[in-house]
Amino acid sequence: DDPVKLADFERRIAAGEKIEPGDWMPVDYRKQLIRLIEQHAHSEIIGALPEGTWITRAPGFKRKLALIAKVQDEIGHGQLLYNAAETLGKSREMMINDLLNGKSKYSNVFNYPAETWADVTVIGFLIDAAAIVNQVANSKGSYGPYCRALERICYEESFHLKQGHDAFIELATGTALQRSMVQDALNRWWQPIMHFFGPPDKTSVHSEKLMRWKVKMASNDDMRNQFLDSYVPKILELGLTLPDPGLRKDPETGKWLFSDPDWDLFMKVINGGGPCNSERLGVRKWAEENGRWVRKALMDNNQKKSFPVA
Ligand code: BYC
Repeated sequence: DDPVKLADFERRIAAGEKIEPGDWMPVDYRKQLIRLIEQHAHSEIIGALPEGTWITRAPGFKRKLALIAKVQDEIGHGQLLYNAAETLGKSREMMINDLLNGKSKYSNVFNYPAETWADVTVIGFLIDAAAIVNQVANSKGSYGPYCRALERICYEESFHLKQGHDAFIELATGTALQRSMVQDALNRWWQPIMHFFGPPDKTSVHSEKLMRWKVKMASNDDMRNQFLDSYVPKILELGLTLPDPGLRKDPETGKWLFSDPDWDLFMKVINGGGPCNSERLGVRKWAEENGRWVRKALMDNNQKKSFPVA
C-alpha cells in the first residue's frame, strides 16, 4: 500500500469519517470487510432456515404471521449485506459459490436444529438480542455501505426481538410442560449463544486490526459481556436457570464470569462439523439448482429491456 495514501486513510479513520466504495483503502481493509460482511450475509440467509421450518407449525395465526414476516426480513437482510459486500468488488455469484463450497463461514448458531417451538422462541429472543448487540456496535463503524445496511437491519431486528421475547415469556409463564420446554431449549442453546460472539479476545485472529480500522467497534469479549449484562437478568426474573454453574457477575469489575464454553466444539462447528452443517448447505444447494431458471429468466428479461427490439 502507498504509505502517503495509507497515512491519509488512517487519519480519516481516526477522525471518524466514513469510507465509501470509490475511496482509496488498504488491500487488507477491503479483504477483511469482504470476509466479514459476506459471512454476515450468509448468516442471515442460512439463519432463516431453522425458524423457517417452523412457519407451518407455529402455534396460532398471529405467531405464524409474525414468523413469516421475521423470516422474510432475515432474507432481506442477506440481500442488503450482499449488496454492501458487492461494493467492495466481489460478485454475489462468487460469494454464493464460496458459501456452497464451504470456503466462507456463517454463524455457528445456525448449525443446530430447532427441535421444538421453544427453540424458535430462544432464537427470536436471545439470538436476535445477541445479533443486535453486535450490529448496533458495528453500525457506528468506518465503512459507509455496511453501516447503513446495519442501521436498517437494527430497526427490523428490534421488532424480531420483541416478538421473540413475547413468545419466550408466554412459554416461561405458561403450563409446567411449556416451562420445561423453554428451559430445555435454553439449556441446549446457551453454549452456542456464548460462542456466537466469537473466540475470546486473546485468541481472536482479526479483532486487533478490525478494531484499529473501526470495522469492529467492540471486542468479542466486550460484546459477550454486554449481552450477559442485559439478558441474564431478563432470563432469571422468569424463574428459569442457565446451564453454567460458574456464571456470576464480579461485583468489583462489574464483568460477568462464566465457565469457558467448549472452544474445540466451536471450531468444529464453524468448520463444517456441526449437527446441521450439511443439511443447511444441502438446502441452499437445492435452492441454487432449482432457482437457476428463475434467475436466467430475469436476466434475459433485463437484457431485453436494455436493448429494446423495434
Ligand atoms: N460463527 O478473529 P475472530 C442473525 C470465525 S445473523 C462462525 O474473532 P472476527 C439472524 C471468524 O470468522 C447475524 N464463525 O473473527 C439471522 C474467524 O474465521 P476466519 C450474524 C465465527 O471476524 C437469522 C475465526 O472464527 N452476525 O442475527 O474478528 C435469524 C476467528 O474469529 C464466529 C454476524 O455475522 C461465529 N459465531 O469476529 C436470526 C456478525 N465467530 O474468517 C438471527 C458479523 C468467529 O478467519 N460478524 N468466527 O476463517 C462479526 O461481527 C465478526 O465476524 C465476529 C467474529 C464478531 C462474529
